[in-house]
Amino acid sequence: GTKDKSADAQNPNARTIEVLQSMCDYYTRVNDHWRTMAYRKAITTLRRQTVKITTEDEAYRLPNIGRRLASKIEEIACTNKLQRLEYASGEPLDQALETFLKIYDVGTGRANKWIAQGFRTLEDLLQKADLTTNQRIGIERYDDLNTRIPRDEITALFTYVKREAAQLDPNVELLVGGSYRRGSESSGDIDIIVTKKGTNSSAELVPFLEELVATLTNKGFLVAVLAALHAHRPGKDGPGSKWHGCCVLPAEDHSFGGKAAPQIWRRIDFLLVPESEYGAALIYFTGNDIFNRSMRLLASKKGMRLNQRGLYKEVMRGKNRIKVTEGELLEGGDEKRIFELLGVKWREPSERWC
Ligand code: DCP
Ligand code: MG
Ligand code: MN
Repeated sequence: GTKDKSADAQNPNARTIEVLQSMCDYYTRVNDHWRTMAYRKAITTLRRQTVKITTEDEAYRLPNIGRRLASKIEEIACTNKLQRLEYASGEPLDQALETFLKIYDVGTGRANKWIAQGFRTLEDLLQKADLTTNQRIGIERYDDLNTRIPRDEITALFTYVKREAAQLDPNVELLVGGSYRRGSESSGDIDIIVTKKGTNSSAELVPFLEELVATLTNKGFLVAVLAALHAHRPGKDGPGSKWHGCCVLPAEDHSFGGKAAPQIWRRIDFLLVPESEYGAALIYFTGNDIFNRSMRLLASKKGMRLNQRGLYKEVMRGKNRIKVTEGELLEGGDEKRIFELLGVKWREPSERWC
């Protein structure tokens, strides 16, 4: 009621509560009793907190807050808004749009076209739509790919990959980046960064990754390709330095707490990084994306430029933004050194949430 609302203003979670309340109001309007109740309970819990809740895990530890709501609370705390709300607030939320947007690699453009063509369900799409291979995988494995991966399972999957990799080349080093490196208890996918001492270009790692992918596919560990490893294009990032797909821990593997692993398809990314760019790549692929944005912004404020390959002295531009000097590489290989050059205190991966 009104009394609660005036008290909310002093609450450290005021903005989060406000956004969650709008979602709750929306679900009330569309008679979604189950979600209305879930939101109400979460709001009640947040009102009782005396400190700001900023991460999914903090939120999840509180009473009456599930994983999905916890992740929304983190999103609001990080960005001050909830993307969901942007299309939930106008006309009634289109259930089909919501469903389609959760298909791997499907954006609003694609989803709206399907809706205009009269498709409403995943069944409609499978039977009537003209689908790309990836879209078909995204639909056939819809539930799998929308399920978060528990930390323990990532550890088991990574152990499997590392064992195979070491047999192919003992000098290659692998590390799990992304939300796993930030310490998250669950992740949307597995981001594996691949590097090797003495390398200056990701092209030098392509033959290794080709072999690794072939081996893991033969063993039944890799089950689908979403973005293949293309021939390296000199001077270009992008295709050539990454492989995206799906994996599953073979049923006979018992590294998963001694039990047979759950046979859920998981999203896995391999990223090839030469030693000379390892530090910048670690920062980029550890994230989160909002932390990365703030680091890039900071670099540009200090007359520098940060990307996934290095920290550069900003290019000087004259009239019509024509380059006067090329950006000079300041540091690429050393993560800590990049923080130093930017003049920011070192932050452990677990502290890089916003
Ligand atoms: N990244 C970024 N900007 C993007 C996409 C990614 O800066 N638009 C960086 C930061 C991410 C990292 O790449 O942390 C890995 O991308 P993921 O999409 O795998 O994101 P996370 O691993 O952080 O989260 P999730 O648990 O959903 O995989
Ligand atoms: Mg990830
Ligand atoms: Mn990823």
